[in-house]
Amino acid sequence: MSENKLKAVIFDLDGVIVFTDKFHYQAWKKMADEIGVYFDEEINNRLRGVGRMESLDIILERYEGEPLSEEYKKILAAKKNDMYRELLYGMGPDDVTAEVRETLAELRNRGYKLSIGSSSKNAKLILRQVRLMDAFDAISDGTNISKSKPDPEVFIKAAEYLDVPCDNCLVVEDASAGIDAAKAGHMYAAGIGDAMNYSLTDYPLTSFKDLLDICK
Ligand code: B16
Ligand code: MG
Repeated sequence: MSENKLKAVIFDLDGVIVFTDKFHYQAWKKMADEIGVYFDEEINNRLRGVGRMESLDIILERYEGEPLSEEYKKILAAKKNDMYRELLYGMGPDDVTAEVRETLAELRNRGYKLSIGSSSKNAKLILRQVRLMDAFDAISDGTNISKSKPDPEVFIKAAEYLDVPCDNCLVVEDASAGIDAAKAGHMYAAGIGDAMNYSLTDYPLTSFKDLLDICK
């Protein structure tokens, strides 16, 4: 493809801009211990990019008791979220690298529109904590979608908010579910971390600043 087709960049949040995996792990682990279900870091890795209730269903695959009602599952998810938010309040500007801040600023300087495209309902809280609200022209997150990744809804909404056609957008993701979502939305996909070697990734990124070689 010709790179000058790109007009906007849509960033996944967790695993791309910030790393809150460890907080998700701590909060889910506490909840899992309370109901006596086995949970480890390997299972936690499967939750990356996956919505909250879908994450709970993955954790409950190991649950051996009587089936849980939807109402009780919502209580468990809310408890986990309360513990997770407590941990998020401990985040600050130092939780975002200078490389990320400088790359975002330079992309804007080059005329690209920037959006968040995150499954998280806590995205705005995280962005406020790390002082990055002003770095983006739009935020599409778990509060404005009804289907989570790999459905493309969160990215399509981001493109709408930016008023840029989907095929002029580049999505930056760390999870294969997010790359699938980008491709389903007819967008280009850059993969960082685990998503770097995923078969559908168009642009593998060894480092966040590699975006500046793609978005010239
Ligand atoms: P919340 P992303 C995702 O964020 C996380 O990777 C995933 O682990 C989490 O379950 C999901 O958000 C929902 O988060 O419980 O805060 O609404 O990677 O899409 O930015
Ligand atoms: Mg992610």
